[in-house]
Amino acid sequence: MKNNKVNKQRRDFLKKTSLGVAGASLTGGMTGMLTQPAMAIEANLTTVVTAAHWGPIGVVVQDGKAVKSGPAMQPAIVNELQSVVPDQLYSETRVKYPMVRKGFLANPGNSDTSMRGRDEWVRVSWDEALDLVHNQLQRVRDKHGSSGIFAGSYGWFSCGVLHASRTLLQRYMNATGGFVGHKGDYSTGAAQVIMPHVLGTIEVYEQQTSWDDVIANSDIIVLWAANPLTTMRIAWTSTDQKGIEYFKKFQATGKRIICIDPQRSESAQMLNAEWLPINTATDVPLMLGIAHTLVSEGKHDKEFLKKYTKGYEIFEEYLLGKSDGQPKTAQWAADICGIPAATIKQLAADFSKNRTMLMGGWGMQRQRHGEQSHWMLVTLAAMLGQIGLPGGGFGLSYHYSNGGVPTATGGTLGSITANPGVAAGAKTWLDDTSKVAFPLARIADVLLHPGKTIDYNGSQITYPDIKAVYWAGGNPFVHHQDTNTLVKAFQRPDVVIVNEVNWTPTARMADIVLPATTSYERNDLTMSGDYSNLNIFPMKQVVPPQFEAKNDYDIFAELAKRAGVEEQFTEGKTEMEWLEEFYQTAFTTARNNRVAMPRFEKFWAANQPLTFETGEAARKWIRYGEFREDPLLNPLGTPSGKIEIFSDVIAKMHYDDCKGHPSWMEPEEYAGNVTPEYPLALVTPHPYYRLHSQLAHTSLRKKYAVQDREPVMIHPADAKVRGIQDGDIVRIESPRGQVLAGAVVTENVIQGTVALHEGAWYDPLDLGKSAKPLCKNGCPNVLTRDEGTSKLAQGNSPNTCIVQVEKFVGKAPEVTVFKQPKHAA
Ligand SMILES: Nc1nc2c(c(=O)[nH]1)N[C@H]1C(S)=C(S)[C@@H](COP(=O)(O)OP(=O)(O)OC[C@H]3O[C@@H](n4cnc5c(=O)[nH]c(N)nc54)[C@H](O)[C@@H]3O)O[C@H]1N2
Ligand SMILES: Nc1nc2c(c(=O)[nH]1)N[C@H]1C(S)=C(S)[C@@H](COP(=O)(O)OP(=O)(O)OC[C@H]3O[C@@H](n4cnc5c(=O)[nH]c(N)nc54)[C@H](O)[C@@H]3O)O[C@H]1N2
Ligand SMILES: [Mo]
Repeated sequence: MKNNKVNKQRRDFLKKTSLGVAGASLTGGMTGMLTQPAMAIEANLTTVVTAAHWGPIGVVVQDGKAVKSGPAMQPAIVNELQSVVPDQLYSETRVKYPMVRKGFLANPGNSDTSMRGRDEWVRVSWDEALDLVHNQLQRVRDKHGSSGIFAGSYGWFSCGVLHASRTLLQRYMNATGGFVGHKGDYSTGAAQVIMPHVLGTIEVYEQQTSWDDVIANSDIIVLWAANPLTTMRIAWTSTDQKGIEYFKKFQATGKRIICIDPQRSESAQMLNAEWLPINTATDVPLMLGIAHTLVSEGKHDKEFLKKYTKGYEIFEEYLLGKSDGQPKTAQWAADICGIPAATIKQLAADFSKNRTMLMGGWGMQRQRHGEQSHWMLVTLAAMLGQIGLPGGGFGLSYHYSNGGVPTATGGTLGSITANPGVAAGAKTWLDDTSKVAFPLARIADVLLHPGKTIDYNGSQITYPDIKAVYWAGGNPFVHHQDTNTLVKAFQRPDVVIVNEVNWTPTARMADIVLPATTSYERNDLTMSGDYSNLNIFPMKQVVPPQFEAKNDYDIFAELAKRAGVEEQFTEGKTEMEWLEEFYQTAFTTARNNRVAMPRFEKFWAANQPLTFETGEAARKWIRYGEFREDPLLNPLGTPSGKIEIFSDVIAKMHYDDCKGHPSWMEPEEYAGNVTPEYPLALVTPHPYYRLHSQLAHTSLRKKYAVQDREPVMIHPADAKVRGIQDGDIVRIESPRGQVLAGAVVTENVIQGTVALHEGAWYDPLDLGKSAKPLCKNGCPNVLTRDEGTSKLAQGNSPNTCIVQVEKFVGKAPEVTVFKQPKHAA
């Protein structure tokens, strides 16, 4: 990482704009951090404070144009994601006008859907486009009811409590009669279903033992499939980077940081961690190997297991091989996971002797049998007996949205809801919406097989028959696994509508594309740190909407008007009236907490973040501390009130792919199961310079692209036998598809596995002409498997995948996905 250079650039930037300066303190028990009020440096220059998932941003506006952007608060480490606001606003890839696919316009709702993604585009007026959308949705609703419309619209859109595109879409859908939604997400599909059985709560999106406590008491922290210095460059709300700051503080104590990962991640590098390269999808064997060592050396905490857990004895039979004939020894584990037996034994000794915090990330549950990774991690932590003690146990969210940063005392903003006010006694959205929902990652299967029934978490779900798909704020043609199957699935509905800022691969697959504003073209508010709620950031409009883009709010308000439900949708409020109301919610909760906040007008005029203070109790908070203190008075929400190492509930489901206790089930594709045709495993980590597919079209691309392709990390030994050199264009193929990528030959990835980041835009060369169209850019999901994690969670499993890599010879086709599609400009 070129930190020095970037630091200097940032200092220069700060000098020029006066942003990022720690500022004055406000009254009333909180500190107003950062920026000085908007100041005109020259007459025609202003600095506007706004925010994105990637933090508070100051944007310099000159003569009505955004010219520069940077941090509006001193970040713990440089966050380049904040520097590309002008790129985003004025990008070559923006959707400029309402657009309709040519074949669709000629025959709305009855077109040749195999032309999606390769037809020409026709520009239409806003009125024409909105009438078309309205008529199509009305047609589907009349004929098929709400179960014919999928508006789950999964995705990370932009932050902000008002302009939340998916919520707005669903608000409109609810006001007009409901829609098919989904269960779960791509982030923690497996974990959020298994954890409630084990711990009585979803765990993954919850506050962690306070970082102050970890720094004071943990001897070792383990980044187990976690890359926090990358994944905390963003947050679901917005990031203040406090989590990263704490990781840096922990590093400064000189205590041990261990990183268990197939790649030497950015975090491993920047925190100078001990890296233990592991084969992808083999963490359960490693954990079992450590657990077996603990038992054979009498180091497991029998007291803890007895008092706080249920079913350990049954699990131990499995661990020792009494129930299946295979003792899960360190050597057994080593042969599978690639970490030497001696190291595994040493880990058992070190973890049990020292106060250890196992920080589990989520990449290891985004794979077949992904439920087992976190279940086994909790089981291992239980055997170590440190759960609920200062600095010990496990945490499943230290890498996400500043988990562990103590919760501030202040106010929480209100936000727009998907449930508009409905007259009493009227048929409400709940009547329809909640009835039909499917596990999200099954979307392609749902579109392809209406009426099919699948198992899910002890119940059965029958797929609806989807005729219309509406997406606002997500990118399924990048985020969903096995793109080639998804292409076919998306040919099933009559109509696909997408609100988008950019000509993303998903917009290109639609029939109707409505141009949406970026968050920099509207006013909004957000908080920072999903658990800490440390700041309120103003998100001020930087420039007017570009081209003919409209806010999603206004798009849905206009559609609601056509459906006769405008009043329900808007409640008669303007943008600023909504924002004042949402701010007032925070104002009131803050007052109840005895914290004074400035009035809305004053806050808005100040053009700077509002920072709350954090109390002593929050700094000392220990997850499961109360449970440990008194498990009878503070039981968990599981059937037994204890940590369920054996779950009767799950056992009684009789699933072959998720048993009553954590266990190792070989995935269909992983390093231990490669074939001569596909001899390498693939892992798809989240990218440092993007949020998924967001910002892929900005100048940040220059920092990582290799010959204008997505970089793929390959070990020197794997490269050598294939005659691949650093910087070569390579072709990667899996049983499902093929992509081009640019080789980065490096020892930072374990031999036998290649790493290709998720979020690369899908750019097919010969869509509709080939069974396996070549993605010119390197979207990993062209290669990955579209199969549920198990019958329990039906989560997504992209990190279960084998591939072959070869040097690409000949003239590589140009990447075109970042340009306007045919006739769209
Ligand atoms: N192989 C593999 N695949 C994965 C993963 C993996 O680890 N490996 N991870 C998965 C995970 S965890 C996730 S969360 C998903 C992420 O998948 P997504 O959340 O779908 O990815 P994003 O790129 O954030 O897509 C957001 C889209 O919203 C658009 N947008 C932004 N603001 C607005 C707005 O105001 N209005 C509208 N209408 N649109 C807006 C952006 O232009 C962008 O196209 O990917 C999943 N896919
Ligand atoms: N900069 C940036 N930050 C992000 C995102 C982004 O796209 N960009 N996405 C956000 C979202 S929506 C989410 S859900 C989170 C994702 O957070 P995570 O799911 O934790 O992120 P990943 O990168 O998938 O995985 C973390 C690490 O686990 C490793 N890993 C993958 N598979 C395995 C395995 O089988 N075993 C082991 N031991 N390690 C494995 C990966 O190489 C990576 O270094 O991040 C969030 N933060
Ligand atoms: Mo995610």
